[in-house]
Amino acid sequence: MAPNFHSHGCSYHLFHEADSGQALDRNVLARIHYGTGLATSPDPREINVALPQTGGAPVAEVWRSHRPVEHGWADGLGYAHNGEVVFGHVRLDEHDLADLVRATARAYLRIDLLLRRLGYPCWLRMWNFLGHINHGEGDTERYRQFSQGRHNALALKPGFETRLPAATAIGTQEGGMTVYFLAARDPGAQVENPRQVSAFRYPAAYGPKSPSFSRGCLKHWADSSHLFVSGTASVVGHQTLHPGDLLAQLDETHRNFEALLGQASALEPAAGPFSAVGLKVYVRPGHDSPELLPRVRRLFGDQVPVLCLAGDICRRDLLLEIEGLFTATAHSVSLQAVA
Ligand code: 3EB
Repeated sequence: MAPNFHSHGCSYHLFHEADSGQALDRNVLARIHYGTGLATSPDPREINVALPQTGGAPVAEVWRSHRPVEHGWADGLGYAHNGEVVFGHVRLDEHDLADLVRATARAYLRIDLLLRRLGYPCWLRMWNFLGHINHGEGDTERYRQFSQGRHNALALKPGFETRLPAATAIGTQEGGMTVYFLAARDPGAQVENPRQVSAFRYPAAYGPKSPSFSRGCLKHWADSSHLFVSGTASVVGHQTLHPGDLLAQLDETHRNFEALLGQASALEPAAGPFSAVGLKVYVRPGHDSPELLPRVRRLFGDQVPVLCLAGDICRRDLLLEIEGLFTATAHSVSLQAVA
């Protein structure tokens, strides 16, 4: 389905699960399966996320490399790398999460150690899936504890608020935590959204430590760029707009995408326009609507591959969150190709 071709970095694809029974070829960085009751694999590139897919035949998300990867397990983390990027993941079972703040901080420190050992110290994109993310009241809510642990780990890096990765944080019905991530040898550029207070500057009303992520991360490869757009919701300033109204939240989320893309384009005047490579739409279980997907397609374009997942959003009044991957080709490269 709608592959995008890059000769550098990595590329993103969706394949029907029915076609993905066979072993992974040498150029696969990671294959992510979404669903419940999934079988685990000894291949460190196979990742499971306990979120049901809604609508359509199930697909797997595949990240590919232009050249063969090296892969393995280290300290319980699965990884694959190609000289430019590393894709990896870690899984914690529920019994490891008794002290969620510490467990999260330790998981993030293990990731950081792996990335530095492999030589890919630059975090680009984090995906966090946490069971029962809205359980607990006030600052004991699991999302807030997760945020606190993540902050405790990332704040150890000098100047960390200028080098934060893009992120997604979504709740699963099964317990435990799965984190998967993409990092590089060389840094991307952090992009913030002019319509939104940066998440790392949220006031304490949202938790004792603000969420450590950027709204987007712009990464240049030799012949193209990727814009990794964080999970984006109906948040303007720092407040939730349209609580309880799924479709109004979608429209507001789309306005946030437009603003972020505008910001990234301003940072990247040499690049062509960004085009969407893929979107993931997360809807709180029980709040899906048949009107949603047609409206997503009308707003974002009907060609873009969309993966729809049922998952809890980290703020209780949010029903929807959308993340995206966009790409732009550098003008100078296309001119050289013509010459
Ligand atoms: C928001 O804008 C919505 O804690 O990693 C979106 C994406 C959200 C990532 C995270 C949280 C996270 O605040 C929530």
